[in-house]
Amino acid sequence: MKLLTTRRTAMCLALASAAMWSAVAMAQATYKVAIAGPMTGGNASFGEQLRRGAQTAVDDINGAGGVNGKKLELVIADDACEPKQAVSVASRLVEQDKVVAVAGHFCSSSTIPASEAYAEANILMVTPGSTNPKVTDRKLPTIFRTCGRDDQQGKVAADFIVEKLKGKKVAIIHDKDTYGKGIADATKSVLNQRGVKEVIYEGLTRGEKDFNALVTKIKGAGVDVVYFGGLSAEAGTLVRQLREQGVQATFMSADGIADKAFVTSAGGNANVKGVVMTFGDDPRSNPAGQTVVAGFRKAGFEPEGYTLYAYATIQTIAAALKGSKTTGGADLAKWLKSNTVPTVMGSKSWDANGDLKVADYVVYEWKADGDYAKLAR
Ligand code: ABU
Repeated sequence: MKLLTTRRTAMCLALASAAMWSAVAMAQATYKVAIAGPMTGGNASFGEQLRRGAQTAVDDINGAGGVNGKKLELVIADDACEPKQAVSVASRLVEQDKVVAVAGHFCSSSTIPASEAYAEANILMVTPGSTNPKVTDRKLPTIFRTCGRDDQQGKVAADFIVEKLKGKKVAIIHDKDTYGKGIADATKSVLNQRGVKEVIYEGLTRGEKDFNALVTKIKGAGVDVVYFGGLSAEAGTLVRQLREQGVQATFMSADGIADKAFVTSAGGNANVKGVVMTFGDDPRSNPAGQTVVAGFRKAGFEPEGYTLYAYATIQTIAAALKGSKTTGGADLAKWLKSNTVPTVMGSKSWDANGDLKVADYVVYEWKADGDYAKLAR
């Protein structure tokens, strides 16, 4: 009985605090919205994509009059793709900055723990780039994404390895992180179902620079496809050392290498030529985004990778604020789950878990000019 009363009291206090927070947010002169991701560290090039995309969206929305008569104010938060830092960033955004919503985070290993703090504080969080299934599978009510999921992405990769690459001796390597191991395992699962058993399955350590022992093992096994789950820095180093040792196996990865930092860590265009990767259908060619894409290019920034996802995420948050006329996360979430939002990437709508209703993964090839292009189906 006493336990029940204590629980009820705690719940009443949480609701009262959320209501008070919502009233504070509504009374502010601007809507504070955060963009959170790796603004520094080894994955800062993805942070740059997120920051550029979000800032441009905020500027465009404010230039068109703002939302409900208020301007959006962008708060930039750096989690360096470190889970502990992400959790402290989340508490700062909630308690000090009093943001009404968060666009972010980027690394699934940061997004998952940070999202617990946002859900508890009844704040809407929409990640532009975290693709691990656990982000939404926990069914936290205020958590969404504008990207696809790795179980969808892994299937596209495995089908491509079986049907197009005719891979027989496949090495599966991952970076032991939530995203990297998750996407590697999703791909492995479909490969195994389709009768392809990997000849090597191994984890490497993020931040390391010498994978030559692993490369020697891959060379010795006569591998024809290397599938890598992880991010640009390690992917680039691995592909460079494979080529340096004369291993010409097809290198395949996923959306975690969709940035120019991959080319740099690979040691230049020659080493990335022929690398294939899965990623959502390139939003740069979506008719809905042509003016915005032209604006980025005019400003000297190529909106590759997750740039337009970040732009679309801010549009999503703005649409929910406008449509629901509230800042409470549960109400914003309810609105998003029952409406379609026109974005720079086309119209987006969400299911009950906060996942996009339509996933659009395709396969790209890195070219000799150091850019990636969609492969013909
Ligand atoms: N989805 C690509 C990398 C970000 C992440 O999910 O960890």
